[in-house]
Amino acid sequence: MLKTLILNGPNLNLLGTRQPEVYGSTTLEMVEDLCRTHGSSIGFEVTCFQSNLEGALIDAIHSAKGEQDGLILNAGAYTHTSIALMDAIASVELPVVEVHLSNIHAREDFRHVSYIAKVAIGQICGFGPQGYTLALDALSAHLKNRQAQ
Ligand code: DHK
Repeated sequence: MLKTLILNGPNLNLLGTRQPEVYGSTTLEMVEDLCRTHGSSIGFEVTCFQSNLEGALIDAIHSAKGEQDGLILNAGAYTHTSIALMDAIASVELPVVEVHLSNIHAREDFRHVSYIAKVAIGQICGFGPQGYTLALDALSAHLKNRQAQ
């Protein structure tokens, strides 16, 4: 069974009540349950972690090296600011799929920049919670393609 860590960054613990017109009414717990269920249906053991702290997210990425086959990351606002998170991803050499609930490219200019995109295998945004299941499918396809080579 493949293993993946689903990482959520700052303010995503408030999903369900935070700006529902932007982020929807699904809670983080529901998103994580969806990921576990969909993950197991396509052969993934899914672990979930959320933190509001940049350092805790970096530590989680470091710990994933040798333990996980890939990562799914919604870094929240750190997406647009954190060279440290970008460097952490580059350091562990694991495939990372970047996810956002909202379409960051249709929002304020400062959300159009993603440091994560520079080191991710791809970005999925604008599909709400379904973005996480799409990310699992994308990671699965990426890992299978890599195995076949
Ligand atoms: C979540 C956040 O917290 C924002 O800071 C990002 C992202 C967008 C999302 O859509 O999931 O800009």
